[in-house]
Amino acid sequence: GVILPGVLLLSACSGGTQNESAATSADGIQERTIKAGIGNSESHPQGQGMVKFKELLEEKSGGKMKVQNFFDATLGDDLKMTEALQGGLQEVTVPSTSPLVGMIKEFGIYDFPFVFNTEKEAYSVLDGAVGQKLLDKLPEHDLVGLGYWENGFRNLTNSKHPVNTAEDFKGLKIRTMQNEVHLEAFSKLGANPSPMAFSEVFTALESGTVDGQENPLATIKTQKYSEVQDYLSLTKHVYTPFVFLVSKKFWDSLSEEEQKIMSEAAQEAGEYQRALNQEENEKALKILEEEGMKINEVSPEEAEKMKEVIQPVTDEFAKKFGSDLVEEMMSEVEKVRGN
Ligand code: TF8
Repeated sequence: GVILPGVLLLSACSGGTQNESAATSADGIQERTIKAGIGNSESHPQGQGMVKFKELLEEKSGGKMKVQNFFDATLGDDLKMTEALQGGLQEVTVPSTSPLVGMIKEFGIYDFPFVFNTEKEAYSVLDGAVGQKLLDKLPEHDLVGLGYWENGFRNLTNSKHPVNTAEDFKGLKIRTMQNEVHLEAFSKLGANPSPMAFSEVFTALESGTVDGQENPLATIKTQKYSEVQDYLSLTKHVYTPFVFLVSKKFWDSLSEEEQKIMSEAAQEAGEYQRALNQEENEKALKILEEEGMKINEVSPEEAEKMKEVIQPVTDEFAKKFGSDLVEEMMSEVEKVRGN
């Protein structure tokens, strides 16, 4: 499952002042309202994960810690919400790790294409030592990470033609996340990438500002991209994690007991969210086909060729993000593959 962060253990050492303990009730839980926002809709597995988090936290706190959920980027896109957490204006968000790379570069190792073949491989990295090392970088950015949820394997949609080979990317205008690895990888394939916040994607596809975009199937379905995209190519070119973030300002104001139940709720909701995500991705494929999308698989041989084209980009960024960290990630993947 999703691991508990080291920060939870450390927090036990920070003794509250007399005043703080006086304000805390006998069980160490106060009335609190947590504003939580995500980019996806409520019907997306991520949205359902947030609904589960709310239920669990309210239950564990005896109804004292309340969660107000905001969906569909109504509080802003991933980057904007993360900044709101840093400023103490919002308590929780669950962004893709990719838009955070400008802030915390090491998260970029997750953006290397074709690293993971299965969800299980991704979980072993995210829930293991590598994943924890990255979560440990968050507090110095005024954020606390309570584990990883799942956005998942990304697939390409576009309005021009099926993408079967590396050559098929040439000339396609593709919206990417605001992430330098994605930007350079798609450039290397000969596409014209344009980075854009998530909430602007549908309109950009509809107006033809871009020809295509890439996201996991559940998102392609809930965002109704089939209304403006004809082709879905199952490229599975990269796995994107979600990271469960809490404002450090808020976190530091919580009692030990409050931190504990919040961590537990994020972890349990994350396990639920990952399982649901895998189910929904499978269902989405059928629905997208029914909605008229022309769907093609990408052969392992062609995926390998795409990987080779992108390799120089990956090598360059590996040096920037830390070769040791990348090697640790790769050997963890090898370990799971060997089993
Ligand atoms: C993207 C991401 C988004 C998520 C979320 C909706 O394409 O995959 O789906 O980060 O904010 O921007």
